[in-house]
Amino acid sequence: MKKKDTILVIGAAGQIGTDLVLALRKKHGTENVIAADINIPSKQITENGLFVQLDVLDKTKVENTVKTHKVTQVYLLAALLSATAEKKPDFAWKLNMVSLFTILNLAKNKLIEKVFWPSSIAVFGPNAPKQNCNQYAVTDPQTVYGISKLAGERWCEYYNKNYNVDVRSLRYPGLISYKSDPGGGTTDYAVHIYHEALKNKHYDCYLSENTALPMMYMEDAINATLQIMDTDSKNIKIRSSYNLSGISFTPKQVFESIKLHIPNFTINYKPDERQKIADSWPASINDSNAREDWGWNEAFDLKKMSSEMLKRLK
Ligand code: AKB
Repeated sequence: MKKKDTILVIGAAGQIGTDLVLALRKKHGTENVIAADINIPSKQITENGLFVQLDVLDKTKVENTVKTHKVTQVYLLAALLSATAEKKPDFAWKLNMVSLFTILNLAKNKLIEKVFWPSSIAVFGPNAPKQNCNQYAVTDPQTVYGISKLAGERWCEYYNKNYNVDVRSLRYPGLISYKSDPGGGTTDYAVHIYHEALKNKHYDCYLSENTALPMMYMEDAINATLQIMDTDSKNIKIRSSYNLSGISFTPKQVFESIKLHIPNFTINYKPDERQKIADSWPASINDSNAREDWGWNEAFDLKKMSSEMLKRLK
């Protein structure tokens, strides 16, 4: 019988980390999932299992944590997202790349068996198709974040091909969740809008009304992540990162879907510097490789997501 995995989630206090740790603990047992972050996560994470305070740039501490707890799988989620990375390009590059090398090298040296590392639709730039952007479309990212994700993808594939590292990755779209807030992304408006609709019945949106972007409800993103990590290695035919698609919508469309529940909800559009980033990304993604290779299928459309978000946040 295969021994139980011990899983380390780095970046457990972040938007994906919060949901992922809870889902992994449910699946693998609380005692087998260690949450790690430089920041202290919410109580739902710290009170229900082991938490290690960890700066992912401290290579020795990362290695010691892996060795001490005999970690077999690492989910590396620590990163600066698109909007913040534009403000701190040096640090974003350092954080996003050094952390990846640390984990890939631990896997190369057989200290870890499997790695999950998230990429993003931000690897695409203005020369990729706007609609239904395919897996192998031109990648000419215009942002620090996108450049770091594209470089990371190339390194993942390199470590797999040359050192047999079992690394798996998804190009996440904008993620929408109620358990924790997003931090520093261009797609964050799609979470804030629900909070503001309930609290103030008004939202000032920093993107223009017709800016369509690829998005996904967090439950779908977590299911995709667990699915790609569970599937047999032979099904993973792409070792850079898989396109992943859920929903595509504009600020106006999400506003209208909320208005069905909160009729007096109002919105203003005041595009800021994040508009330029959004304009450089595709509006929708073709993820047929993920569907064919390991059976991906989303469950949430915009209508279902809006009902769920408003119900949960209330
Ligand atoms: C961001 O907006 O930076 C992220 C992403 C699309 O990767 N949510």
